[in-house]
Amino acid sequence: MTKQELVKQIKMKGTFLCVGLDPVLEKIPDFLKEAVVKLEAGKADKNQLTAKQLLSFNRAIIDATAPYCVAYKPNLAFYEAYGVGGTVAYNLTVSYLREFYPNHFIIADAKRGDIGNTAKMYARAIFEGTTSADAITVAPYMGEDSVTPFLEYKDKWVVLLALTSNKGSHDFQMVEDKDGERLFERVLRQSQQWGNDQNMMYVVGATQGRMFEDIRKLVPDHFLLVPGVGAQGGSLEEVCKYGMNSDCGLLVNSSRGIIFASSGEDFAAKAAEKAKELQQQMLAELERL
Ligand code: OMP
Repeated sequence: MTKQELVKQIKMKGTFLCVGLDPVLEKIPDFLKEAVVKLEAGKADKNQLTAKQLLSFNRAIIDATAPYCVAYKPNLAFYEAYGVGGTVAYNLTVSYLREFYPNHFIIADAKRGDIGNTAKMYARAIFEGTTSADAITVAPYMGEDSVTPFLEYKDKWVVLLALTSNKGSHDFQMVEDKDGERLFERVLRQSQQWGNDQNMMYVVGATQGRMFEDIRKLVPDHFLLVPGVGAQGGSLEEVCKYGMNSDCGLLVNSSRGIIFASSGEDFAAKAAEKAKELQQQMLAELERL
């Protein structure tokens, strides 16, 4: 998907919400898991059951939240943790999105970063074939040749970690060099030689508040992927105040706050409610543009 297409979706739907698809088997409502077991009636092995349980949860969440978001972000950890069944669930989730929600932007949250030769294989895994995502999260630590293989794909995106949402973001990302430049600023500045605002976004945590002002000085036009509202306590209002640009320029992610809003039979309806709440706040912010 191109930047223009993404901006069009945001303006048309009045939302820049990204729903994080981070399923955890133990948190999936029992009735849903049991329904899958019953349906399979002993035909499926453990991996197939896991895949079907994760997929049926994701499908229900996607169907309920699609009107209120423009993007989905499955984090691969939540699939890889379940072995073969989890990997199948990831692939089937992306296929489901591609078939039924082709206008939604898909971010494979894989946080890759390795030598060029290996990065090429990571890129192939995420961007080629029937389950190809639009974007992948990448750590910048190994430098240019670990990032550029992902940029060789047309209309695909690298989402580079800049200033993350967690406490540990201060350990390295905030460290200053002798000229007073912080590491995340160096990442923002230098990586602009590798890609541009049409194929590169940056992760900035919603918990970083006014730091968005400093970030916008370096990357006024790039999209920012902003996780950390909801469960991590980041403020959507602050993110918009300091981080929005004339295209919107934000994809704000919430995972647990939406997908686990309820553990009962109403889990999908509650997820839709939470997504709609965020969408309404986002609409108000977009109207101020
Ligand atoms: P919730 O805290 O449940 O909304 O989930 C946040 C999601 O965003 C998880 O998939 C995290 O791995 C991811 N994330 C962060 O929480 N902080 C970051 O700085 C970066 C990411 C990310 O790259 O998406």
